This record gives sequence, structure tokens and C-alpha cells, in this order.
Amino acid sequence: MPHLIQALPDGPLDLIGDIHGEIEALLNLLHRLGVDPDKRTAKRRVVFLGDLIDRGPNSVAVVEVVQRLVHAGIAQVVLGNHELNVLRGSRKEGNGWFFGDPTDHSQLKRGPVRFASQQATPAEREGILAFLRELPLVLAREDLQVVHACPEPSALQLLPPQADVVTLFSQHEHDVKAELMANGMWDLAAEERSEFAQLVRRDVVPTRHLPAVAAVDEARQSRNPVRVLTSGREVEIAAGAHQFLGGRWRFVRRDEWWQRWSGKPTVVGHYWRRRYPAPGRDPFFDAGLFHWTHGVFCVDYSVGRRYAEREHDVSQGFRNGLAALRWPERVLAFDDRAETVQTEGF
Ligand SMILES: [Mn+2]
Repeated sequence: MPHLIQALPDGPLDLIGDIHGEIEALLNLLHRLGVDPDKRTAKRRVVFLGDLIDRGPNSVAVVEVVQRLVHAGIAQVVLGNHELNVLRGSRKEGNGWFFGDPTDHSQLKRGPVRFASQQATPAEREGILAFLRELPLVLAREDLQVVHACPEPSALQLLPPQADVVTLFSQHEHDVKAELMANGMWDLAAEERSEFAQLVRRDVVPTRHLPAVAAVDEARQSRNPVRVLTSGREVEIAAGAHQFLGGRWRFVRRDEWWQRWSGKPTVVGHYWRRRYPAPGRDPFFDAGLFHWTHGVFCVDYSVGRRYAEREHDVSQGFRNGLAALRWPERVLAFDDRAETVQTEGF
């Protein structure tokens, strides 16, 4: 069983954002950083922010490269929500490559070009699970901490020193549900959902705020420390502000915890920031494209969206990229750009 909070080494680090199966971007970025995965050599230590895998062309190869660097003592990884899904056996859009569903991508196809992700063999699946099972949730040292989504102190306090992450997840899931059943919220939420087609139909618009649905969703997400660390907190929205997102009417919204952060410098992935102005889509847009927010830096520059560009026959000059934040210089390197970018507002 892994130690859930592990130490970062001293010295300079390259902190690499969410890869989402984009193997070419990973290899190009490593090359720019002076890391050679074949020779297992590097100029400095590498930290991966999680979400190595998803709907990109080859998640199998990405895990293989990262694993090689970890075993060589060059790299460390924190667990992301996409890794957690695979560990939990949770089949989602974009992870059909793992669960033996080669139609996954063609189902998602929105553009004219079809492409499929490399499928994992049974032996590869076993190897991937064994590797992911040992990953920590947090990496930290005096001047810096690293987590995939949200380092909420109350969530950190709930972590035992060592645990199987899936078992820990299930325990909290179970405890929160038991409490919601005991206080009646669970059944009330079920009634609210059944009134509006289980909230999965865009055309069946809820005509009022659904407080029990909101309370159940908030509790399940924000009181499970494994969920908080890997996909952030969610909080109840104001009455009337519900939105249809990800196939469901939602009465909670993402908590932008970084807006009130006062803890140690923290680097996260997960939040799909953009390297071009995207107000309303990029949750870090207000601060600036390459800016810190109260000592927090999100290094996920949405390379995971390249699949969507590729489906429209774009094969170069992508809008988004795979980034590494070089610490302590606080400079960004991208997989597809020769120049680095100085981050601001630290
Ligand atoms: Mn994520």
C-alpha cells in the first residue's frame, strides 16, 4: 500500500501537466527538458501532475514511459481522477481503450475524421493497474506541494499515512451515503430527481431549485477526501442557477478554492486552462494565461483537447499544449514551442 503523502526531493523540478494519452506531446516535451526515457537519463527530477491517461491516441505508451522514469528514480506521479476511474473499474467516456471497448472513440466522434486510441492488452491492463495502485495523492516539500486537483486541508487531514486508494475511496463513499440515508436526504434527492426525468434530459428543465439533490451531490464530492484531492470540491449553487453540464442538470458548481488560497505554493493540473483567451471556459482566465492565483498554479494547458482538434483534421499548430512548469525558475516549457514563457503574479 502506498504512502498517500510523499516527499518531493530537493533541487530543481520540472512539473508536467495532464497528458491524457497524448504520447507524442509527452515525448517532445521530455526531449525539450533533457529527459531521455530510453537511456533513463535526465537533467533534473520530473513530477507528473496526474491524468496521464484518457482519450488521447496512446495512454498505454504514456504509462509505459512514465513508469520507466519512475522506476529509474527520475520521476514521481500524483494520482488523477482518470487514474482513479480505471482503478475503480469505472467505465467513462474516453477510457474504452482500457475496458476493451474499441468503439468508444467513434461514438464520441463529432468531426469528419475518425481516429481510435491504442487498446490495452490484458497483460498491459494488469501492469497499468499495478503501477497506478502505488501512486500517492500528494507530493510535498518545504517550498511546494503538488496534487492533481485540490489540496483542501480538511481532506488532507482525513488521509491515513498509508492506504489502498480504492478502499479508502469506497469507505468514505459508504460513510457519506449512510449519513445521507439516516437524515433522509438520500431519499429526498431521489424523489427530486424522479420529478425531472432523473435530470438527464436537457429538454426536461427543472422548474425549481432541488436542495436535496444539491446537498447529496455536494456531500458525495466534497466530503470524500479522495474525490477532493483528485477532482476538487463542489458546492451548492444559488437557486435558479442550475445548468445542464456533462449530460446532467447540476445544482452544484466547482469550488474555485484557489481564489482564497493562503497556504504554501501549490501546483495542480485538472482544470483545463487554455493558452489562448477563453473566458468562461478557462477557470484561470481572469488572472491571465500564464499567471499564478494566490500562490496556486494550474499547469494543465489542455493538451487533452487535441483529440477534438484532430477530429477536424488538425495535425499541427494545435491551440493547446502539454506544459512543464520549471521550478524554482517558474518558467513554462511547452511540447510544441521552442521558446519558454515566464509565469507571472507569483
Ligand atoms: Mn483531472
